[in-house]
Amino acid sequence: MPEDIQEKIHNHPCYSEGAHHHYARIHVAVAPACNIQCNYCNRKYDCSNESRPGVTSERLSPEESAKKVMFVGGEVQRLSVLGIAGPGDALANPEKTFKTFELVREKAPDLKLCLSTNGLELPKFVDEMVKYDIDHVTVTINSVDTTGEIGSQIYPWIFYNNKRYYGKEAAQILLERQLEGMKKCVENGILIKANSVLIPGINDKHLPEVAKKLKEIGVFLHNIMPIISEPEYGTKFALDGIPSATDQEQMEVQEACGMDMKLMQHCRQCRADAVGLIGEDRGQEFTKDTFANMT
Ligand code: CLF
Ligand code: SF4
Repeated sequence: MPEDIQEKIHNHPCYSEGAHHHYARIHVAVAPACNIQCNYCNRKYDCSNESRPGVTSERLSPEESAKKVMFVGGEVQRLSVLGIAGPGDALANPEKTFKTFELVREKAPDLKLCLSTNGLELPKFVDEMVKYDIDHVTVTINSVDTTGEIGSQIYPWIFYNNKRYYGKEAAQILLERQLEGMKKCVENGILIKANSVLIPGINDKHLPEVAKKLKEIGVFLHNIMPIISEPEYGTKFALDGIPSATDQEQMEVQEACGMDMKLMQHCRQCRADAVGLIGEDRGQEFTKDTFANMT
């Protein structure tokens, strides 16, 4: 692996499997709004693209977020990454997201910055990301079907350029923007991790196509996440009740995708306010009261 990439991933617990036992990450829940609707999402809870759905994180302002990061940095060993992963979409809340990065960058220049997005606004913000030295971006991409047929079963609408688009047209625009944004990131040396939510009966057979496309673009890592369907999760959204893939099905899809892409195997679908090592969530220890007195 080239040295510059090695340097970027060696202490990033999501991008490097070897790092995830040793380095911690913090998420700050600074991005409440979203610009698309996924049929597996319930807006009352965290974004299920990256964060575990069905839980609500304590919302923070950029200033509170920066305080929290500095406070947690003193409490949690080897904190190496700040990620913004919801509870909505990081790039649907650009002022809040980039203000947080700016404040943290000033105080903790060594912390790696990371964000997660559905990709709709990605092309617009790549230059801004370069400015803040953001080397790690996760894009959730569930289909590369250019007809919009598969995507329209996953996304009922998107909100783009002040207009709401529906159905296949919405899915097509989203896909174009995701591909354009990811290419632009790769050209700028940003390491892309792609998340795909495995939705049985909808995109399970299609995910190997997604993996092929990701490889072609130069995406670094592919993370195939099971759809989490829990009865208490509500009945509002169209994919509610679709059972997650069985372990066997998940393995088969991973094997097929792994032909083309390096796969992430250690994701734990963290909350939008997760703190600590992956799989060890200390987010609840650090409520607003704990860092209120930080200056
Ligand atoms: Fe957070 Fe995501 Fe950055 Fe990691 S999480 S924004 S890349 S710092 Fe990691 Fe958590 Fe899986 Fe995400 S284990 S949900 S992959
Ligand atoms: Fe929900 Fe995330 Fe999809 Fe937005 S991108 S609709 S917050 S799952």
